Amino acid sequence: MEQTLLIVKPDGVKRGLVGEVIRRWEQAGFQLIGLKFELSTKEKASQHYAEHISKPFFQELVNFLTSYPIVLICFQGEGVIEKSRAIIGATNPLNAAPNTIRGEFGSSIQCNVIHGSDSADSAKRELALWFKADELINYKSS
Ligand code: IDP
Ligand code: MG
Repeated sequence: MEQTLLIVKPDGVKRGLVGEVIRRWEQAGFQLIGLKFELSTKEKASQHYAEHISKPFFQELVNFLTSYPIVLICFQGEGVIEKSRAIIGATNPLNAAPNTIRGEFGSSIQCNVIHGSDSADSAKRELALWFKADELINYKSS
């Protein structure tokens, strides 16, 4: 079954949007299989955003992600990776549709509330970075 990693970023936690994020995925019928609250190290944040290491915003992005606690979430379900990107919206909130998380709550291209894996390979890599195998719980949904 397909799995994805969501991160409620520092701005989302600061503004009390954790429940709103989880609600949307629950309502879309996805199964919650992993959840944790963490203050990330610079090293982990750098690994998470490794694909952006050469971008001019990289250091600022790592500083941002480690500036405040974050919530790491794994949801599972058919098509969850692509569907999550749709619920999240475009990277820049100015370009995100009004009914998406970023369209509704994002305040800048950096402070866009949430991260979602962009492919099956990214999801696998990111989930392995943030969750130990026994922190993702397999259970039959009712
Ligand atoms: P995504 O989160 O929609 O996948 P990416 O291009 O992978 O977008 O960028 C990762 C994160 O880096 C974004 O969510 C945003 O927080 C930050 N970011 C992207 N582009 C910029 C920029 O031009 N300036 C500052 N931060 C940026
Ligand atoms: Mg990305």
